[in-house]
Amino acid sequence: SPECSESSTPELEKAGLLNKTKIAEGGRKLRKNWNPSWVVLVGNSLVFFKDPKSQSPASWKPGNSRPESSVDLRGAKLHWANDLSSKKNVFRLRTVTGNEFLLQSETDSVIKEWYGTIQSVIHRLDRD
Ligand code: I3P
Repeated sequence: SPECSESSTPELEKAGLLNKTKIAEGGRKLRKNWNPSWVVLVGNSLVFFKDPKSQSPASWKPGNSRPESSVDLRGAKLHWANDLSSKKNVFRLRTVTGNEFLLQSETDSVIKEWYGTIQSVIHRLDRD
């Protein structure tokens, strides 16, 4: 219910593997460095973890799953951005602080679902 939303545990919306590169930090352009990332959409945040598959089995323990970084979706902008990459199925996420990420999947349905889910969270936060 609306009156409980402040104090309740943030809702896990979605999780999965995407290709990710950060292209700007505080509005300053960065060199692309694409890597697989385990992406979790929880509450108002998109949280990035290192791809467990890219790590040795020994390094992948529950206690080791500290996020690499996290993005506040409030005020963020989402756009399809196939003009920003030679890869297909790319969108760009820009935060209010001027951090920009490209996210990509080889699978059309996967990237469409992520786009729709992130956009709905951004729109919900716009209305708050
Ligand atoms: C970049 C690398 C990226 C590519 C980028 C290249 O080269 O090949 O994968 O982005 O293209 O500059 P480098 O490894 O030497 O930094 P895409 O895969 O998204 O096309 P760009 O400069 O046109 O963005």
